[in-house]
Amino acid sequence: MRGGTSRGPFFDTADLPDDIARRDRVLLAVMGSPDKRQIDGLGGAHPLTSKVGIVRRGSKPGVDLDFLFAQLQPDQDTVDTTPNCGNMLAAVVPFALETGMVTPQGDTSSFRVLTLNTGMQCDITVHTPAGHVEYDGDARIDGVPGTSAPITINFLDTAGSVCAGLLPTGHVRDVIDGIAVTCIDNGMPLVMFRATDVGRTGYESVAQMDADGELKTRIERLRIACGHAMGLGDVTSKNHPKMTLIAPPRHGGSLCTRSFIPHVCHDSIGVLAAVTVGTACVLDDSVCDGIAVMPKDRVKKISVEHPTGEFSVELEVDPANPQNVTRAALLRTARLLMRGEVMISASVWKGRKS
Ligand code: NQM
Repeated sequence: MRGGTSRGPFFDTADLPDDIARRDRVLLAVMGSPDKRQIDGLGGAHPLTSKVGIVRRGSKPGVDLDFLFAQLQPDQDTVDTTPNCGNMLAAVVPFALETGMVTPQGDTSSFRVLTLNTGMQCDITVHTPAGHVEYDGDARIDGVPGTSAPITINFLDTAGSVCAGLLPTGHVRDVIDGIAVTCIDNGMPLVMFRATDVGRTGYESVAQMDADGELKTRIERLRIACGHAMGLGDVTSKNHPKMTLIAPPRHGGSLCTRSFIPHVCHDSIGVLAAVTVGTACVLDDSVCDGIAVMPKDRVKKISVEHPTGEFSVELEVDPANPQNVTRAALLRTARLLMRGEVMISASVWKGRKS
């Protein structure tokens, strides 16, 4: 499935080994990791195409579907199920409808999805005219060519997804390793800082960012220091926190971003990363102060500029406490790319539960 600006195979939980170590070996074999080109598997030689979705019927009252996201890397043998992925999340309901885990409700179908990675819940609505998932439509998201049917995601509770709370250091702004940062987690742990504070404009291309070894070394040092300050321990081999450079908007949006996820620059921005960036823009005295151009409305449409366009997030704030974001909604698209069996070496697993 393509989910938003990510891509990867989706599995019914029942089709994978129950034992986690064996499941992870299977997923590594499926994707062809570790290998920079993932030549012996389905991975697309980039973190955004080294993702796996695992779905089953909901196991808790009120929840329709359980989703476990797994982040693999092309050149590492890791299977990380700690963070969320709001892009792969967009493909969960289409996958569940395609495989008969849930049935269409009418012209549109809405289901409550629990992301097992962090316990986050959301309501996802997809178009299902004539009892089938509709993939064609006129919704456009930057980072994906063409248009598709819209998928709306309404997040119900995102604060402190991996960290202990929205502001895991206890402050909206810290100075860590000599740089002013906002460490924040409203769905994705992020360290945000001004691009000019690391001697860059924040408007560099993805290729320029990825080729900038000096910047990457500087950012990684900062990331490791921030990981400790955020209560995440030693994050050297973890995929979070992600590192977000910010700059004033250039195309009429709210602010401009470049995201390291965490070692390569994202072509656009992650879904929950965009929600988290938007949330930082709402907070007084975050590093976005004086940079972000913010709407005054209670329901704030925040346009996060990124290397291939922009990502709009709708945030609702508590009227009694405008620093408190109570709801986040956004638009994604997804598409079924193929269905079938993926072959792995029998020495890894023979494909049978018993
Ligand atoms: O932030 C990339 C992506 C993501 C994660 C990453 C994501 C999110 O664009 O919710 O979707 O940050 O590694 O798929």
